Amino acid sequence: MQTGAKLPIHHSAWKSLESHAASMRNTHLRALFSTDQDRGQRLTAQAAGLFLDYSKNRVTDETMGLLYQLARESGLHEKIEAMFRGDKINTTENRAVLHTALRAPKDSTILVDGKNVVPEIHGVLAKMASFADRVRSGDWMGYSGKRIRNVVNIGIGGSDLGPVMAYEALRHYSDRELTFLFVSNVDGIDLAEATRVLDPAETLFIVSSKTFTTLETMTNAQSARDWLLTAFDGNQASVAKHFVAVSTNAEKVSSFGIDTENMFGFWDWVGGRYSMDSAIGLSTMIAIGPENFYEMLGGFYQMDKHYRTAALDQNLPVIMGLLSIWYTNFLDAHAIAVLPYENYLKRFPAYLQQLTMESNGKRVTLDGEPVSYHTGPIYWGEPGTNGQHSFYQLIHQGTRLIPCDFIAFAQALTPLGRHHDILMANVLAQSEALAFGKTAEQVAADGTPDWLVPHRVFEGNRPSNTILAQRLTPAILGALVALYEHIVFTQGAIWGVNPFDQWGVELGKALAQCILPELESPTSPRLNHDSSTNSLIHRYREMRSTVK
Ligand code: G6Q
Repeated sequence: MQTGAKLPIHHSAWKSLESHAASMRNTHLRALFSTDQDRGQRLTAQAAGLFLDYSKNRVTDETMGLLYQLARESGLHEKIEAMFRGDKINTTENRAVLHTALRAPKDSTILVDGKNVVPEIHGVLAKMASFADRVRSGDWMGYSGKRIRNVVNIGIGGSDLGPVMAYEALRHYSDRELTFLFVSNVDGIDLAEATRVLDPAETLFIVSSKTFTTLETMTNAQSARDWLLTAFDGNQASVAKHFVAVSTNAEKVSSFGIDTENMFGFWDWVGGRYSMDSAIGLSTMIAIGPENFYEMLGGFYQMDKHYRTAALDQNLPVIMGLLSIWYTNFLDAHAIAVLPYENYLKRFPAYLQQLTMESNGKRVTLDGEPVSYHTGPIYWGEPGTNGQHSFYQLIHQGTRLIPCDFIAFAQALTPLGRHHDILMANVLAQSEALAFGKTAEQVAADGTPDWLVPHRVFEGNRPSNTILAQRLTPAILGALVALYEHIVFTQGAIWGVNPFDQWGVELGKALAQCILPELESPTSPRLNHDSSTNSLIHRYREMRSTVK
């Protein structure tokens, strides 16, 4: 489908940003702060309980003005409206993109093909809540009448990363009588280690798969089923008590042996990596309870409303999305580090890797034209302070520009002595050190010998955002996830790409299907790959059968 949309490089703001960038390259944050005394108070914005300080970015009012102009020229507002309205903006799959409907209030109306989808969404939420309550109260029992103590989510990609991240993030609110495990990798170790000490009679598997055909998930689900059946002497009736499904594919769910009464549905307009607040979040709801889950949806909704209505210069996802465009397209940055100073968010960077890179790792526009500018940067990170003792060296003194997002909370969920102040001192120190560095004069004034001075100089001028919230609640997690979902949308809208498909994962999957029988063939197979792949296949077949 041709949209005829202009490439961003043809917008006048893009051209202005290019010439503006030439002067900004040599402008240091030290100068920006010394000539603009209240910058630290002014370049801030807040929404849905999140406070954003973006003053330590290499921007002036002129930069921000040009970025907002770029957003306007790219039709960002109209594109946001089209998404919220349910237009089929995922053109390569001819689908609406309506993860925002998942958290819309009960009385909203959102039409897909003329049908209001909100009542159905709330119907599924109610069904999830009643099931979660039954598991949490012990009313839902295993086949032998034992109470469920362990919940294992089997899924991969969007059907795993959201649930595991949310469980870890909200562990403070979770029922500690229940153990939650997440199995995703087709490497048998993942399932074997997860089930090692579990009692099958007390274990519930949630098979989470939109399509219910994903090789990894179905292989793990079959093996989990075998594990269960071994414990129940092959009694097939046990499956219905120990397996439930989250899927859009009732037929496949039923042929697996799961009662479709115990299937929690969602819709093709929810992309996998945008699905943690759909039924894919069933494990989250069992862990934290329906009330907390609804609170999380409320946080998502607050951020949605903000994104849809706030002015560009007050709009958190717009500001952060545009800043990432500024660094990616005008200051040659290739990566963005996300650094939560909150251990419960330890899986948040991994979650964001998929959300951001599967969405905007694209090389053609919606019209299929190759882009002549960079798109999705590499997102990665680790919780502070661990990252400080690992890769921060490269951010401080390496040759690459790596903008950072620091995420911190004013209150610890489990206060312990001085820990939280120490943690906070570190996050504030890192953004200060990155921005302002330490000059050769300052290093020499410390008495450092001349030969060592260059090694101890911090150039500074490393940009960062700081996101601060009161404490990590379900609502704040919702707002945080929605913030990044909409940052991704903002980027995609400017670059003119489709953030909602993922054709790039197909080729490898198809080749694996071709290679598998070649590995399993009892006789030496005729191979038609390149010489490297052919010889690796032969070598694997040999090594596999050689006992050393
Ligand atoms: C996410 C992708 C992908 C998907 C997995 C699992 O946006 O579509 O990561 O979530 O491939 O797919 P199923 O849920 O269909 O098993």
